[in-house]
Amino acid sequence: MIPKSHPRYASLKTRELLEQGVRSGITSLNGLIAHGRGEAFDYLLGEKTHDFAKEAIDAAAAMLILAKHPVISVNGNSAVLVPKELVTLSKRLNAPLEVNLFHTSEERLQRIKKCLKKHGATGVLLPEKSSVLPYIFSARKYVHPNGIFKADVVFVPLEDGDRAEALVKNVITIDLNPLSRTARMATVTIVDNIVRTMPLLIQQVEQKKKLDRESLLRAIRDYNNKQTLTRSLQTMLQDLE
Ligand code: PTJ
Repeated sequence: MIPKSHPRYASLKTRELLEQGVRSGITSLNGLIAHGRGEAFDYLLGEKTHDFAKEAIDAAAAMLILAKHPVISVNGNSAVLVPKELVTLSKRLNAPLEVNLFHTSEERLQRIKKCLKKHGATGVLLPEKSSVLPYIFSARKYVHPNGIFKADVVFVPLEDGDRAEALVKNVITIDLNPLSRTARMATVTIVDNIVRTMPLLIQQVEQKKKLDRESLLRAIRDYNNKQTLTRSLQTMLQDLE
């Protein structure tokens, strides 16, 4: 039991979730390594959501609202860290949740589907061997024909790069590492911790739904992902000078 007064309470609770995720067969062991890398970058960010991330969240919300067929991709880390928020976002956007794994197994696909359903998801898509994305060599090439395959905007938090590069679609990601291939290849990169981003993204989707199409298009046009990545790196380095 971690006392709430512990200075690293939030961080330790997040670790605990991932540990439980591995124990319950949802998160892969590699997910722990991925999380450790994320933690290091979060430390450099002072574990807070900066303006560059808030601006990326704005652009992401506008893009998701304007999308004709947005899809939310779920992996073993996001499923344990923010299951409730993923389901809420999916409902607010009327966007399907699709489980798509790098270290895939039928058992883990089913466990993640069950976890999302427990948190209120009505339908959860799984990959099908009949729908294959070109230029991807990992198991993530298999997708659902009514999900990622036909999506115009794909939300892929905590990715591992191959798909962000190969998807000929608008890709929105959350990645604490601004140097990762995913971060550099995505259309919108939210450099922040997924546990802080998701509630803000849901809030922005709610607020921006009230805006007209032109204002949403402007929010996307005014956004510059390269600048976001540069600003995030500058923020990480400035305290080191
Ligand atoms: O469940 P699977 O099989 O699909 O595997 C999922 C992981 C995440 C293990 C897989 O996609 C992977 O190996 O990813 P990478 O290449 O380690 O990249 C994950 C990225 O997410 C890294 O750049 C981390 O910095 C970042 N990251 C980790 N935890 C968080 C994060 N970004 C935001 N919030 C986090 N909590």
